[in-house]
Amino acid sequence: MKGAKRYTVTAALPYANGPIHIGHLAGAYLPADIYVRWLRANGKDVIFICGTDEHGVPITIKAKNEKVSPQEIVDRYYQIISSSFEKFGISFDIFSQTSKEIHHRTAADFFTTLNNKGVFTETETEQYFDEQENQFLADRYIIGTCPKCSNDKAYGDQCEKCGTSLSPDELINPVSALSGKTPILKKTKNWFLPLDKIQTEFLNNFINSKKDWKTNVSGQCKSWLNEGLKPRAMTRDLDWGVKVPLKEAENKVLYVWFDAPIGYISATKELLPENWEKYWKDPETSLIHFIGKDNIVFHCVIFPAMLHSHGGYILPKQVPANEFLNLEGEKISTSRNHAIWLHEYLDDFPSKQDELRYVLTSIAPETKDADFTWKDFQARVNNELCSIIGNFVNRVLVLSHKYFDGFVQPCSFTEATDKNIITEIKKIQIEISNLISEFKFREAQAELVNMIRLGNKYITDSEPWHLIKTDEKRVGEILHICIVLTHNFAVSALPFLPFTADKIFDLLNTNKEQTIKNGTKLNNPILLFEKIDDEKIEKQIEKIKIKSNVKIFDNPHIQKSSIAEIKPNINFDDFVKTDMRIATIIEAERVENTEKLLKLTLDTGIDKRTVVSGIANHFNPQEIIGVQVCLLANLEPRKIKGIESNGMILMTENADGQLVFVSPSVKAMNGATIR
Ligand code: B3M
Ligand code: ZN
Repeated sequence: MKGAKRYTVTAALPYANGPIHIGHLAGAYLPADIYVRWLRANGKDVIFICGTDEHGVPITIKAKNEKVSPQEIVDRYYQIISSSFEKFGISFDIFSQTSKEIHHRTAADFFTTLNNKGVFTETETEQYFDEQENQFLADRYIIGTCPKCSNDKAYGDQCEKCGTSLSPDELINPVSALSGKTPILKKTKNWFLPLDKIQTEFLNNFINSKKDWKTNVSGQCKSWLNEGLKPRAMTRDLDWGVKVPLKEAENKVLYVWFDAPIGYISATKELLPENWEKYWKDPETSLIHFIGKDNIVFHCVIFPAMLHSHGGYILPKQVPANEFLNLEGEKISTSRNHAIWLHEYLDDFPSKQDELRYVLTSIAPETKDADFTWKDFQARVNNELCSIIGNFVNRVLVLSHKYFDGFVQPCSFTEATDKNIITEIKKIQIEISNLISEFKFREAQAELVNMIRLGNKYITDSEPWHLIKTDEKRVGEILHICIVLTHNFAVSALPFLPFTADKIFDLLNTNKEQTIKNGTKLNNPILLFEKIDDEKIEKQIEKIKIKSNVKIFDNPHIQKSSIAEIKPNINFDDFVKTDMRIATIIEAERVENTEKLLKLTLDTGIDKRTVVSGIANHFNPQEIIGVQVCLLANLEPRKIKGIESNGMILMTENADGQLVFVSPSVKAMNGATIR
């Protein structure tokens, strides 16, 4: 394999405000890991850099909601995220944090260099300011009425109800989410990166020269450039982040997308304090960023603009960004909890990391969005991993033990079929390498399975189970070839299925460097993969439905609601008068001319009844169909806006102050009483 002298490979720094789901893994971390493991296997000088992105407004909002410091939030998620990556074998050389001192220093120095070179333009703009809290408001901290859909709880950057992206000045009747007061507009100065200027002098040429970038990547870049870039503020009036290293900019921090990519550099410094520069400054180093498609502009346009303006740094050579992974036909959504979280997967499928790695690579969203479904997961594990790969390896070991007590027999490699299969194996290995070098991981992995198919055909054609009666020596040769194939498979599988490859090396009593030797004693066969039964899959599908049926809009009152005092005691007779039951929402629609009301039809197991509920601001009617709720069934009927409401649905709030249903933890029977 030729290629660069040295590689710096990065994977997007995940925000430290939530755990990691399969979409993240498939989008950036798994392809990056495959690529790096492959480079290492080829003896390349490579570093694999990642860490958590710990700045930005959503983290401060989460901290406020939970009444803890932002540092506490990011430290908590750093642990969860890094442990998930470790368990899935993502082999970073370092997984750092952008709240570390070394990063703050590196990012601030980077800013200073640009500032000293006169790169920034300093511009005054008017921003919303909360006089009571004495602070400027980030877009997320401003709430008002959406000009498009009249939702009165739209944020200054986006209306979550209709999905429109907004700027704060578009909101009608903006209020501060901190104090509830109307903010004033106040002048403030910020430091802008003049992307318009940098576009003409550098970015147009840079992007145009990238002929080998994936079309989804260069397409997006070109459409940004065609629209014409605008200057973008690299400083913000916030208090969580890297402080702007200027006297006149107290109370300002660097824009999170300015400091985050510098995080790759800081983490390299942390990893290699003496040697980091050659990974960032030597033109013989290839810099490669693995990211999801929502990060393309930052890695292909803004970060290169920063690096170029700074000078002395290499620029990204490749940015093999992936498209998105959907789940069961719908967008993965963390706020709706429509996701498979890595830590939850491992609870339900302990030690089945390679199964998920395999399936996610098989369906990798390399050129377009892809869909993960549990049925497909089951089919691929059962029909490919078990029936093809696991089965072949098992057969080879079982036969070797049965006929030769597990000892590898000599082989002369002179038979035409043997020569052929060895040639084919070599060809497939070269093909796998070529595909990986072009970032076509899903095709590369498919070749891996073809290698085993080759073995299956070879063993079926040569029928050692018949031959053993007449030609034991030849059977020894055939099995020798099969063991060589198994070993080669493990070597090629190492980047994709590291846990399985290691198991195979153990079984063969060898390692990735050693070739198969006569007389080696193979270990006793174990099953590499187990079939996954329908029941297990149905459970997962059910879990997704229960988790994600409910669309939750963020509650605008960012402060956590206080816990109410306990009411005066009642006696048991009072309690048994209430009739609470499980019911399922089967229809839901807005009540016309009202803002808050939804008319719901519930299946109570006994009847279908109408309940009017004041939750329209919090849920989307289509998205709550199928949700099981807790119903107070014997509440005196009431007419609300002319509709008779028969009962009341019990609701509560989660820690973020979002309204949520009180639902059974697993599916229950409609009509079941709650006691
Ligand atoms: N923190 C991840 C995201 O957009 C973002 C990546 C930063 S990479 C320098 O989900
Ligand atoms: Zn809207």
